[in-house]
Amino acid sequence: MKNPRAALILVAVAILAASIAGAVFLLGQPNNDGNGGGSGNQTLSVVGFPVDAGLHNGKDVMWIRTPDQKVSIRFTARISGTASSLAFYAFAYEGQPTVRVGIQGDSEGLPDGEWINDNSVLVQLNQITGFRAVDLASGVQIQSGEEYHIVVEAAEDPLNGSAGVFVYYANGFGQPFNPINPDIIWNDTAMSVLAHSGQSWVEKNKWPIFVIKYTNGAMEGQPYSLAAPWVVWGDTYVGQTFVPTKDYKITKIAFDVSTKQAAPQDKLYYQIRGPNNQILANGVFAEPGQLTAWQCWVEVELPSPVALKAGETYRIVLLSPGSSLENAYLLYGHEFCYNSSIGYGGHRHAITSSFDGGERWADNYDADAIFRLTVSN
Ligand SMILES: [Ca+2]
Repeated sequence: MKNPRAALILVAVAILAASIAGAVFLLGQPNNDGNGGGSGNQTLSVVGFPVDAGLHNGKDVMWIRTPDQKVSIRFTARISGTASSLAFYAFAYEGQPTVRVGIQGDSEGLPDGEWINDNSVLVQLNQITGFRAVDLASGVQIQSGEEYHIVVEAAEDPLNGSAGVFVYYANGFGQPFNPINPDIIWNDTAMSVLAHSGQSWVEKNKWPIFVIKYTNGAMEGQPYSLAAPWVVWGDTYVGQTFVPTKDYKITKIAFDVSTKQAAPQDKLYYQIRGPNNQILANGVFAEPGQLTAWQCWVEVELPSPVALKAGETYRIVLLSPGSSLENAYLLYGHEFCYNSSIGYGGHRHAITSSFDGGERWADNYDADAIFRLTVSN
């Protein structure tokens, strides 16, 4: 399926130096099943895809410049099976270095140094940046709930150039599919990146970019590539389609937004649309002078809570009918470059756009808007 791409602008987003703790967005951190943290009559929790990647534009590079440097992608397997291939996001900065990549077991948080079942393979990197998918030399038995490491290390001495492994800028970036509750972020407390300096492993507190593929076709991992903006103007409305896993009431909505350049002519508005495309709530999301070309979170409180039902399809969208394409608003999302069904919310949740003022909607399953909802039971 080819998604409408007219509204998508792929731009290199400027790097913001500001460091923002992801946890600051979690008002009443949901527990694993998304019921919220409290036990009172009304429990507030946050659902959505509240990554702040867009606000940092967030990638970082782990370098392998000398034969003794290594990188580890640590994760907790959620699937039991035989891993047969993997994908990692790597490139050559200089030359055409050859690295060894494969899966190792865990020893108190560190790679145990053993390629399970001699699975590792050699990969020559080049200056094309992107996912490198490789078949493992042998199948690796993976047990759900156990921690594993994808290790990348130099495979030659001297190294013919320098290699980089892309990772996210901080913890919590992107969000793999959460099979326990697709509405909320995946709580893999072990997920991280480690770098070996030549002397010892150091945990970097950054989230990895990777995919593991099993012999039965199942996959898991973080398949995101980059944050990208969608334009909002005229009859082009953009937002997120989602199917709640349980009944709840929305009290606040938030998106990561900016302006394209100069102040738009019109305000930015929101709508919440129901299963029959009926408008359940609407209002002003931001004033024209409120936003700049720098991304930021905007959050608005709804005049009254909007009740949603589990299993029904809803859309929360932004619009600005009186604004032009030249001075449009931008809404940010994350795109997948490998497998959209193992990213945030699977295909229950997707970015959505309309090009006719909300009459018809196209759900783009290869991306999710960066958004969060504060909900109560
Ligand atoms: Ca999704």
